Amino acid sequence: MNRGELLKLYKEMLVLRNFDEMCLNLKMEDLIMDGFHPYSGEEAIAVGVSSVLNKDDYVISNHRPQGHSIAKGSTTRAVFCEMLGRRGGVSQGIGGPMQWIDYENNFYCGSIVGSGMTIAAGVTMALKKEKEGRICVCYFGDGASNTGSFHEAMNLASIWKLPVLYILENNQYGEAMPAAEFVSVNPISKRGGSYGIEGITVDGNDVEAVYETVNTAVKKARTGIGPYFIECVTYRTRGHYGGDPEHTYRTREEVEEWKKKCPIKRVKVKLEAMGVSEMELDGINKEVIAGLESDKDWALEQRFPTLEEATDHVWIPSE
Ligand SMILES: Cc1ncc(C[n+]2csc(CCOP(=O)(O)OP(=O)(O)O)c2C)c(N)n1
Ligand SMILES: [Mg+2]
Repeated sequence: MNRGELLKLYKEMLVLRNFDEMCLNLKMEDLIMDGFHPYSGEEAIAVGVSSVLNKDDYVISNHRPQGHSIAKGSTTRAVFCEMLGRRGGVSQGIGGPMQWIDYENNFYCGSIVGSGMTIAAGVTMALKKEKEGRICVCYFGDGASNTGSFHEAMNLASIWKLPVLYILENNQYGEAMPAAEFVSVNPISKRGGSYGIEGITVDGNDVEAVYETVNTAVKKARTGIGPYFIECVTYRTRGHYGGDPEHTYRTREEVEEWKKKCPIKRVKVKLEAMGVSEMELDGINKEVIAGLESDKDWALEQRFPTLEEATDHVWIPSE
């Protein structure tokens, strides 16, 4: 990638990292009232994947959706509001931190682990009939790769040649359990072969590698060659949820080792080698933080939905 392209991805990853850190603080202040799952450390995946997608492509995400949603085009203002349960949120504050829909950006997420994979199969059945070359990305975790819907969806995607990219974020843990103890194969992408799907494992902390791999797969998927199963190897450098004690299942040393492989630092080093000054890079970070602070302050001023509005989108059959 050239300097301009890399700078763009660098800035996008900084938005996700700073957004996440601010949300973690909001969670600790009890201003986020449902579970918040940090995305820190995994930014190269959402940014690398989304840089290949079009606005009208679909994304189905999980309980760790903020990075996926912002990278797909959701505004940080609207995602802050949703996190805080305020009007002005992507789902008007009635979705909360793990389950929202951003219609404008064809983005959906939900907290039931594994549920997105069969939904993505359904979405891509429709996209295939439409014949316009649109595709769907479905993000899920190493833990979700053990659910029944993973196997069901992979089989359906394969027999119907669906234009779907299953993106596994292997962040080494399902809650407090190491993936090495609960997944039968390594790399997990091997599972694709059982369903006749090409499985690829890529360094998920290398934004350029993610971009290259996904770009090739997306081009093929748009022409009806697919589906794909791409495993991105990464690590969540924060706890499973905001407030997770962490020390009960992993050591500080392990976290520090992975922090050395930080996807943002990696790009920073590369940009410096290309001649971008430390001052310019710090300036980008400051600009990102200032923008996010202002969005956060705006979100905190928005009102909560009323009790009546909370059921606006609940379908209740009449007698
Ligand atoms: C069906 C279901 N079972 C259990 C849970 C509780 N739960 C929330 S996140 C999670 C771990 C998921 O691990 P993984 O798929 O690896 O994603 P990660 O959290 O690591 O991103 C579990 C078990 C849930 N939300 N849904
Ligand atoms: Mg995991």
